[in-house]
Amino acid sequence: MVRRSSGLTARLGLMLGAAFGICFLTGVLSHYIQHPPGWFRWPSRPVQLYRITQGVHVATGLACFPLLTAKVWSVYPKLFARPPVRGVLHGLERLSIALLSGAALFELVTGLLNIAYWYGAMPFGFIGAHYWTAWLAIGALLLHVAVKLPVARQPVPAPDKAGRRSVLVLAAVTVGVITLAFLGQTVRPLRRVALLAPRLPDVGPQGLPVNKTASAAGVTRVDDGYRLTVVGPDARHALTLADLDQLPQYTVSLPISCVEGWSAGAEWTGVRVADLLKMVGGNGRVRVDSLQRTPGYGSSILEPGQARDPLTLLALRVGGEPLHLDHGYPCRLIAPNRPGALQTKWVSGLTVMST
Ligand SMILES: Nc1nc2c(c(=O)[nH]1)N[C@H]1C(S)=C(S)[C@@H](COP(=O)(O)O)O[C@H]1N2
Ligand SMILES: [Mo]
Repeated sequence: MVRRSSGLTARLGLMLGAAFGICFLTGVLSHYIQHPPGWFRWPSRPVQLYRITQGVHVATGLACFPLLTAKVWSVYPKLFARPPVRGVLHGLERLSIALLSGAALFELVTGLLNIAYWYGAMPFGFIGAHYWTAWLAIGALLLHVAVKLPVARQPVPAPDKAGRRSVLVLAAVTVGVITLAFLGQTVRPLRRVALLAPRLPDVGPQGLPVNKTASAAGVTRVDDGYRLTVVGPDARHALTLADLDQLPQYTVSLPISCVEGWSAGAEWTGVRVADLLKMVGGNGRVRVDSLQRTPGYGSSILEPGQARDPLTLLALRVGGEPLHLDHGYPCRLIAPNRPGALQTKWVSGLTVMST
């Protein structure tokens, strides 16, 4: 029989706190990269950094689920203790638990719905709700730790060691299984166990997953009338695909790292954004526009340094072939250390911004 004990609860609490803290920090980071406040700067190197921080965000978020379940189980009888509130401190503690578990569950469910593209199940904006609830949860967590500190300092009654171990092992195994099922969407040898992955790294045209298809973006046909407009303080150009092919071509190996946690590396070939910018002058941020007709990720902003990084390309090819329409034909942005959502497909223009 596994016994509940305050030692177990405390141990689970530490694991949960660590997973939750890392998930929170990597999540806020991801939010700032995609919605940068004025003071925020995100470098274009190390190349794989966002791939790692976002993978860690989704993995730690998933790990919170078995840990939270085990933690709630370990205190379960106390949740129904009478009287429900025994004083101010106890009231605060219960409030923090209610807020924290509610918010954590909300984050997990909305995160999973986002991974599954089930936006219909969320009658609110996913990004804002997921972001602000994270602050609510971290606030509740701090409140919880604060009211629990006096208790945590007291000597813990001798726990039932064997029982405690088996719950911890069960929680750890569950975390391991979930992590494997999650990693399978990025680490190819694990793809057979990728149960939590709606997109596999090698399923899709040209061996790459597709997040938004061309038809979902309202891009049905790209004809000979296509021009890439490049606009800066000194000049304005309208380039045909043949013009782009005439420019020096470079090949880089960079991943698409989606906020949903999957990532896939590929070899991209195309024109350096820096070379295009030299034709029009300016040194500010760069707006990348696309042919997309529907809302959501139709344009993105490159920081000055990222725009001029030699690895930042307007890719015309992937794996040596012209881009599939779903991967952004005739050309797409591919830049180092950048969230997938900002690797704009079907690019129609680059504009150097004045500020
Ligand atoms: N114009 C445009 N570009 C876009 C998107 C989009 O919706 N519209 N989706 C982005 C997202 S969220 C990701 S993860 C990557 C995926 O690229 P892929 O579909 O070629 O794998 O494209 C990005 N580029
Ligand atoms: Mo994405």
